[in-house]
Amino acid sequence: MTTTPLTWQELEALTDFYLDRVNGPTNSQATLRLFSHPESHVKITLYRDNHGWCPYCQKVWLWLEEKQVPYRIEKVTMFCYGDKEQWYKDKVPSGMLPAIELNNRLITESDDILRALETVFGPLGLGMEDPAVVPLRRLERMLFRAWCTWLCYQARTSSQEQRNREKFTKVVAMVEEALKSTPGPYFLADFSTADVVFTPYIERMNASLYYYKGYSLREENPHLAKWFNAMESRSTYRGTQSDFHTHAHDLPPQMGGCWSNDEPETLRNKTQVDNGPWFGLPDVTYPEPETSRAEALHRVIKHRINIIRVNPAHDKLFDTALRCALTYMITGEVCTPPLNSDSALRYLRDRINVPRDMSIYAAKRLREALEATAALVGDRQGEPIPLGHRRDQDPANFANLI
Ligand SMILES: N[C@@H](CCC(=O)N[C@@H](CS)C(=O)NCC(=O)O)C(=O)O
Repeated sequence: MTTTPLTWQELEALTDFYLDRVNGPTNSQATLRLFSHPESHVKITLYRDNHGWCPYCQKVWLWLEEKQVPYRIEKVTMFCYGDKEQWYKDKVPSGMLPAIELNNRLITESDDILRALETVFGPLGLGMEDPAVVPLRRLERMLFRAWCTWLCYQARTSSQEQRNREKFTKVVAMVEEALKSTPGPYFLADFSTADVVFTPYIERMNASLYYYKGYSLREENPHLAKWFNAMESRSTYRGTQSDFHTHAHDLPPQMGGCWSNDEPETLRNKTQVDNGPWFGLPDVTYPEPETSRAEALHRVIKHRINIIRVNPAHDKLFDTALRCALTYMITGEVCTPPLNSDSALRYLRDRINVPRDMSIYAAKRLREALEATAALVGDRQGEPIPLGHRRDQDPANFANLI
């Protein structure tokens, strides 16, 4: 016996999720952050990508959130998922992100941006040019290069693959040493710019190496594990944090390809990231907030018209199927969707984007409900996620919604 799907009105009555985007915790949906200052105090505009995929944008975003400097956010399309806005190309002809306007001066290059911000607002702990931070910034670039070599170039032989892995893990050992040498979990005695600089790519390494190489950065390195846990204790980081599924599929077009070693552990990890269960993956370890289901429901209700419109299935069929999945997610009652809606439900399951759409646990709850509901009527997958671009995620399709 299964229940009938709730109406949109009934579903709406079951979520009271509210987020103060402007003065509340770090979130991806805000276009203005005041931290309780008056709007007249805003001197900065941050230009960052719509989807929160750009690692250099995350660096500046995190810095501003940590310093609680009031700022405005303008979101821009990355080449891989849509057409770059002309107004942005007029401002920054290369179209590169991030950029900021600080007291009407345009600054690009994330390191230059942080230096300029430090000059006006003071450093975050120790600053970019501090003698303790400079070698750590160099180590971050070393780690980045070793990661690219392993992930983004196809090894011609298994011994080449092994050498690339060893080259990477050798730099990881240096990172472990650096973390071990401090009294706490961070790169220096206290949280600082150095942690902000490491964050975007360590997060992407953790996701991509798990998925493409069967290597769990967070689980295999105790000091990095402590660092991740400490970062996750900060609401600033939690607000910018993405998950394994999002990164595994946003990186290939950005990096020009990610090469799987197709080892048994890799294939196992890949299956779990793509098909679940999503709980238990080492992309997050802080406890799930009580609001995760309500948040997921709230976000889907808000964007339901476009979510249904962009889905390859017939609108009416998918509307009912989606309400079945949401009914199950929020009430726990099994709700059988219409026949032939399995691939449509999985199409959406594969396109939930963290943190653009919702936080990490909300996304896990929604994916889980979509998969469980789809499985009631079939095992067909959605259209495959493209590798060379992500035009399936073009924000123009969602442009008329706030
Ligand atoms: N060195 C630059 C690198 C910035 C960069 O590579 N940005 C990429 C995104 S991660 C970009 O804007 N690419 C253009 C696009 O994808 O639209 C910085 O540190 O800011």
